[in-house]
Amino acid sequence: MKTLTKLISAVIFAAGAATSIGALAQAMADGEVRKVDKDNKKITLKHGEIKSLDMPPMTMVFQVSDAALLDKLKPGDKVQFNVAKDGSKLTVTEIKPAK
Ligand SMILES: [Cu+2]
Repeated sequence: MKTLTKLISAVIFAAGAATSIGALAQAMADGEVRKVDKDNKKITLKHGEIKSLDMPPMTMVFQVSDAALLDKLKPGDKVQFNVAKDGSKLTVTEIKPAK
């Protein structure tokens, strides 16, 4: 019985991990840097559709979780980014050059 319980929790854990990896990959949105404002930890991005946020393509300002994320970015850069939604606040938690 104990082994079965262990096996079941291992399967549930694996399924959960796979699901969250899938969700993360899907949340990554494409964009292009328009403006970098390191002092205020903000970035203006022209982004494509963000399905996870139900948002159509547009140009908008995002808060970033860490000013260091902006270190290597400049206007015109093509990027991929992740957005976390906290109430009505949108924060870029990850941003990297698009491949
Ligand atoms: Cu938007």
